[in-house]
Amino acid sequence: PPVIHREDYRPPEWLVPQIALDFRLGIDATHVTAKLSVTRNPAGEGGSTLRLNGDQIAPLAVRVDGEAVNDWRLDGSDLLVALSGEAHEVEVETAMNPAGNSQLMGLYASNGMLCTQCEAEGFRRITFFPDRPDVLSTYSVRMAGDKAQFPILLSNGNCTATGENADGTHWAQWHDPWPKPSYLFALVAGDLVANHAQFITQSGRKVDLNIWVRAGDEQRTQHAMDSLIASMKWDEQAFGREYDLDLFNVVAVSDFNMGAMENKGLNVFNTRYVLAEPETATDADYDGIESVIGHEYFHNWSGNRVTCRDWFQLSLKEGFTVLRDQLFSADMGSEPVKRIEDVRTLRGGQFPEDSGPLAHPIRPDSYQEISNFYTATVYNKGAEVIRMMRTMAGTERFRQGTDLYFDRHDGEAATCEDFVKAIEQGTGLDLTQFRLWYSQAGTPQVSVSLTHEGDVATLTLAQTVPATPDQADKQPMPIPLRIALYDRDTGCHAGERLIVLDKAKESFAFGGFARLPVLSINRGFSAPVAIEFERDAEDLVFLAARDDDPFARYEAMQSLVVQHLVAAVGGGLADAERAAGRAAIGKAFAAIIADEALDDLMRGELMMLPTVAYLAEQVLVADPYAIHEEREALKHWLGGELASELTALHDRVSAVPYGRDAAARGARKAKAQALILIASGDAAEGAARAIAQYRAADNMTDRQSALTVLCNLEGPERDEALADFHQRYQGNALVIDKWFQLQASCFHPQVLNHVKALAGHPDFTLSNPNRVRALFMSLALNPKGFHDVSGEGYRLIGDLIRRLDPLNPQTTARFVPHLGRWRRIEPVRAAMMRAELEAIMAQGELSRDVREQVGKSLG
Ligand code: B3K
Ligand code: ZN
Repeated sequence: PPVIHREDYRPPEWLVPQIALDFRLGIDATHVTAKLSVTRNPAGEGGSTLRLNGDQIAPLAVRVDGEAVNDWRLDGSDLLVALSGEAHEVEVETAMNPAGNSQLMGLYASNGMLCTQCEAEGFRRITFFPDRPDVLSTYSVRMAGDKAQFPILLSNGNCTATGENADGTHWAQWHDPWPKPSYLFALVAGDLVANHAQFITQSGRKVDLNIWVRAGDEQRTQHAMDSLIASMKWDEQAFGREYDLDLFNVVAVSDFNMGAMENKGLNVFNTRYVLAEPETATDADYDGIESVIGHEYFHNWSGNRVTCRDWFQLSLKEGFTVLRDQLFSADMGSEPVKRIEDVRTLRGGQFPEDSGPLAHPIRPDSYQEISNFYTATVYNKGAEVIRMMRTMAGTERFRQGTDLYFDRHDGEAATCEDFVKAIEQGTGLDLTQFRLWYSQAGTPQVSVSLTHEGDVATLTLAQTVPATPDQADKQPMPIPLRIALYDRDTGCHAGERLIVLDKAKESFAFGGFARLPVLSINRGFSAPVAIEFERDAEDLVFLAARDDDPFARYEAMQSLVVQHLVAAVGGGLADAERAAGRAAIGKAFAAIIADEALDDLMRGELMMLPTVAYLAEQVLVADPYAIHEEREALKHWLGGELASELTALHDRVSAVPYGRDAAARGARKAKAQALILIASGDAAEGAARAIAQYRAADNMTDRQSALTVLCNLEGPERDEALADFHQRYQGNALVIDKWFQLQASCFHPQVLNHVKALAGHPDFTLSNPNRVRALFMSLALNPKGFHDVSGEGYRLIGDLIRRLDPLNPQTTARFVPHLGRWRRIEPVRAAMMRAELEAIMAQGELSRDVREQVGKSLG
């Protein structure tokens, strides 16, 4: 497959200022007429051929300026039309079968309704068009369809006219006044009901808000609506961004490749990020809805009003919008807890990507299939990179930078360079060297040493950016680090400072210390780097108990556990050392459980042990199974050692009644963590508490955390709870997803047999991405199941990839990186993982998506 290079960007030859689309809708046959007003682009090279992209569609008729023409031809799947003048009207008819569209790209059917997904290159599956983000058009859309089947007809912008025909069909005409690229086009037709509300913008514009769902689901949309209203208000206050249409529609669909899509004025959402009520949605589900609703809404400015010139600039809209949604969620809830969660996501998903065969800069240089680049690097590291600029500039100056960016590029298709330039000019920062964050892949490793002489403490920092595919040599990058130095005697520090390490190695001296201070570094996770600092457990216990930066406190706790587990797995611990390591961790845990100044939400965070994936990142070649076992052994020890503290905590928080307030949510989080450790220490006590919690639960958070624990255990309580859960929530797809997910992610000895059986369960289907992920992504993320020494876990994922690829390449390709990590896994397992990738490659017909990922993973 051809490789597309960022350097090869050329402006489009033809522009399309206007497009009129006419749809005759049908579930298995939809007919489309597209009328494009095209004009020659003065910035183009002057060719006379108009290239319109297509994908699995055929031109049924081609007309130029109203006349049927013959001088068109197909080049692969693109349509080439010869044009003589400077401006023409080009009309093309196409037809497609939405019900047969299992890729869920373009126009497809889901649950009896029709909907679209165009980003990145789905519009070309609907009609022929220059399907690239730097071609902006004003859209007029007319659609007609059976009124009983599709009572609701939606597209972008405003509805300008509707009418009925004698044959039982009806039609609607939509117009979007804002020019947009084709990837933001959307159409929805179906039997839907709306939760309706109104929002008045800061300048007084009345906006109608609708959240469209299947009848019966409308009671589950209030949290999404509240989140939408909060997002609209927040973007006015935090970024000065106001909504620009009189209507904002959100539609929930059950078959969707990702979370949601920011189509102008018509966001399409995976049901999982819309529907919630306490009985069926966990606190994490509620948070997910708030952040995705915010994210898609914020795209109206960072993405839609200012879009991307080409797909290499994806982080321009995605990194920035992730940062915006993170700041929004932090303002809505607990800022430190949100920061910890975001860092956990980054380390769990992006760090492994950055150290593996698929590593790429946040602004990639090349791709085969753009869908493969909607990655944790582009999104989450992209957000971190922009966050660093904000940290260096300060909130107010950063706002001047973003104001300048929006102002300067409104209505344009911009680049990452445009963004950096605007931030540079708006904030006054010199970002010359900082631009390396856009071009270099790999997680910088910062090694730290702290020495003391006289009354001066000297901090020496050295950075290396590891080699990544296609990038052998790296240059030092500016790394902003928030630090504090604690006086051992007073337990205080004299104020936090921001230092910027911009050389390979640099020392910083600090006076006024009679003894070696305790260093708190990368506070708030001010830079997305790995800190290498071998330190005494005593110092970590000190920071875990008292650091005034909540993230740093969490980090100290994590480091304490990481240092211990890495040493234990490496076989380097004598019995006495293991006992000492555990004792230090136990002491820190006890302090966290006892600390009355801590809120329970933060307590719950601090009690979470680092994931196996993150632990595996700490060593060059990992045995994930051994790490898992050692981690379980530590949990078993902690559960026994702190049994009375944990049961007291579990009792206390269990008495807090259900509520959506921070205190009650914190209680549920601490409850879940306490129960996990209690069950690790004493299976019988854990089972008794978990089944009692399960039976008494009046909300999904408690019910799910109880079931999570029961799933790991053998015994009648497990079977009882699983059967009850399935029966109780039959027909609620999102909750049945949880039922699959819990069983595939647990540490039960028979987990692989359970997964195999579940793949044959009548509720399982390959055609619904949520269900596929619930079963198989959970397995791929389960260290015990996936890395079972039999190789069965790898085989199950390999089989899935082979079977799902012909149906849905985009969802399939997401599974490949899990096998692709073989180089960082111990040799016996690595050979089996590699063999699985080779078996996939050997299958003749692979999608471009899977071929790219497997090819790169085999290297
Ligand atoms: N922009 C979409 C992602 C589209 C992914 C297409 N493969 C959702 C989002 O990031 O908001
Ligand atoms: Zn996005």
